[in-house]
Amino acid sequence: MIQDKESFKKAYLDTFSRVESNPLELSNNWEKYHALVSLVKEMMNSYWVNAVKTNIEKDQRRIYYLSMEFLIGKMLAYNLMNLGLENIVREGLADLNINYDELLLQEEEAPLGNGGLGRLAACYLDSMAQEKDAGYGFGFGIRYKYGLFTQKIVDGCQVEVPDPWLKDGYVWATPKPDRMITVKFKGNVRTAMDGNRIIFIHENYEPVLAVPHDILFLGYMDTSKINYLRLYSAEPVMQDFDLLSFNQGEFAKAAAYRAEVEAISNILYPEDQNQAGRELRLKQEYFLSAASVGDSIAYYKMIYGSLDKFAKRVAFHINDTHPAVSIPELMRILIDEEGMSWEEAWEITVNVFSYTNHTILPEALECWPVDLFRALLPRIYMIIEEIDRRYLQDIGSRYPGDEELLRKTAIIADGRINMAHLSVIGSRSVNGVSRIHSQILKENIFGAFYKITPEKFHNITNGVSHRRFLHYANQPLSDLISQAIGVEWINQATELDKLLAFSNDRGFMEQLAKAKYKNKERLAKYIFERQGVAIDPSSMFDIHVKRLHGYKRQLLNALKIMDLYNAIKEGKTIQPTTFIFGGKAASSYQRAKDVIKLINSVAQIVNNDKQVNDYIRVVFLENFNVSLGEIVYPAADVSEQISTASKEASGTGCMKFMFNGAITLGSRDGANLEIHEAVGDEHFALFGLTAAQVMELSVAGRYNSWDEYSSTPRLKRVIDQLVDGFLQTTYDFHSIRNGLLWENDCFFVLKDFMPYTVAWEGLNQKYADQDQWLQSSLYNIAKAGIFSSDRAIKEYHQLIWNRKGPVV
Ligand code: F58
Repeated sequence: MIQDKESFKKAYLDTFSRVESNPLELSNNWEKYHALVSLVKEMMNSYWVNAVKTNIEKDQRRIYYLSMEFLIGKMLAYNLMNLGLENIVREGLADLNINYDELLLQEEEAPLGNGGLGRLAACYLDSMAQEKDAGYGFGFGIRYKYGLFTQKIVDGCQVEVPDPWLKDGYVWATPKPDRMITVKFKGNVRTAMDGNRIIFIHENYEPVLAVPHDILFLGYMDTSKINYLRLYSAEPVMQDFDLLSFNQGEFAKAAAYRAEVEAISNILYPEDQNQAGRELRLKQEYFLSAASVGDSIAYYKMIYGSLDKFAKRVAFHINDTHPAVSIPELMRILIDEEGMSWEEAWEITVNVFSYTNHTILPEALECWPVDLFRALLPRIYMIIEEIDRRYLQDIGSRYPGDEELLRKTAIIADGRINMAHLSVIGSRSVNGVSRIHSQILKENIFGAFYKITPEKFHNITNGVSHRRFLHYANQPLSDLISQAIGVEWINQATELDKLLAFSNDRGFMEQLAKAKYKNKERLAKYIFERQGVAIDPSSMFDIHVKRLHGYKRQLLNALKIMDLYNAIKEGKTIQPTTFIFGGKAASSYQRAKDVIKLINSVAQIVNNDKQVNDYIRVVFLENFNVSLGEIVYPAADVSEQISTASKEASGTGCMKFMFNGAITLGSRDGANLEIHEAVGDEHFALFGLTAAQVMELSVAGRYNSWDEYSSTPRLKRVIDQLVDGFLQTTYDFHSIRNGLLWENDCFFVLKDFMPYTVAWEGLNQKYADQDQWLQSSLYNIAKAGIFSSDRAIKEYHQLIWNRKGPVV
């Protein structure tokens, strides 16, 4: 047990001599880091062992949160914070002449996700540990050898570079080879009789081993709050294939087999909001699903001896449709391996699965070609066909003659398997991730399902870990809050509401301003050191960080800055502002990459023009990721959340900014609407089309972007400036201009341009009155509590996982 500096030093030196092969004096920072992580892991492991016992004794439900992505961020300082040991460790190491901050730099961030969906899964792991009394939640995912690429900006353009995050091994993960699962691909299915029962025999398949690597996660200051993320890597089965070929001298064949297997966990698909539909992706999805479901069954039988009451004690949650094949996989195990009847197996399956939808963008909705699917997963395909057949039969008899309903909800149609339909039919609950998104699901893409099974549909608005994004990332503000209202807010975020009592306390408000300034200085220093651009921490920091995508409308922001530049050149004065962007574009998404180049070109013009420099500067941050987010969110004055209404299912960056006291400049979309509702008009800049208007205008013939262009001279000017030499580059921005005009501006950038610009100007003027600004900032922090992922996880437990229902 580590209680103080001395006991820490002793434990650290002990661990060091056990796990390192150099004496401390001769060791490098990596070895020192490695020893520290080993010590922390060992402690966490002992907490975990106790937690397992409690879990079994209390007969608590186990929730398997299946996700193709987990963006967990760095672990060392965060774990030490959760253990309450950070100061002890810092000081103890200093006594040993070791600089704690330098050790922190040794850690690689695991880049196992694209954006919002992956980070949400990590926030939920954090909150599932915290809320463990309602049930134990675990993450199941893939240990990609190459996660998301590192982004370099070269000559203003994005260049993707592989991120070898595993090069030194990833110390937080512990391999658990004893818990590996064999996953079977391809081959054929033969039927046979077993007594009077037909059985299905999958033969000539290609086996792949799913080897788990576990990472423990902690809740706050309570060692019983602990769970894990299990990440699988794909490995070949030596005996079955490799060795045989090897013995026969077929080295090339053996090597090819190995490469094909390892490819499964080699790369994370970097396509944000786009399903490429490639075989490898489906392989990854089944690999994760089969490993997770297989593991849950093996564990359950080990603890309880049989599958009795499985649905009472187990829940599977699928994070979007990517792990949806786990539904037929559970059916397969229950029927083919456990000998259950179809009916028994189905009763269990629809009671344990729940599904969250994260998007209504058509290109992100998964549909697999039947041929590809059947060849890769022959038995799973048969089961899906049978689920579909029985479903259509049931609905056909309940709604006779309603062909439309069958057509709208079938799983297999036009030679493709609709994974969202499989997910809805195979789950007991379907939820959207903000109020408006859940409404759209019911009215729109799942309207037909809502008609048949309204009780399945829920909303659970997303949440973020306020412990990571406020308490850990923003120490100046966290300290100030705790001095004012005590520390309970760290466990219970709605306590932040108590801050409102300090709105007239001058001393407190001054400290609030100072905390923000400190965070802005930290970001300014980072930008200067990395990118050589000097920015002024007393200017208004207006920040737009997220994946680059048409619907997220970074282009709208860039056009606004060009417009502002024009106005300042003509004599307009404003509150000095620094515009900060960050985010990655999918490597194949050329339009999004054009926008990165545009932002950097605008930055060049603006930052090198002395006439406007007193007023505006523009920075594009290279390689935005979780760790950089932790520096960026605390430094923001304005949070840019300007997606086209109806397109951003929820958004979670908006919540991270809010916890840190930024004021949102937001469109009428996703969680923006709920933030606006929480803080009111005075403390939020809302603008633009509603979701209903966007849907209405999307009907062919109802919107003509040329009208906006010709009727708004300011707008016409910036659009022409894209291609008239103003940007002083040979890069061709015609494609962006064509998108806005000839392709009729499908994200309504032109339509929302003026309302957006006006809303921005309002905020900028408000910034001149710092007292008023700070009031809004405080109000946002105080009202942010409901956007904690603790709240979201409580709702998942209450509404979905802890449901009462038939016990099977
Ligand atoms: C995001 N989806 C939503 N998908 O866009 C965002 O509004 C929401 O807040 C967030 O989920 C959490 O609910 C998202 O990030 C992906 O990145 C997928 C990756 C795999 C391919 C399909 C998109």
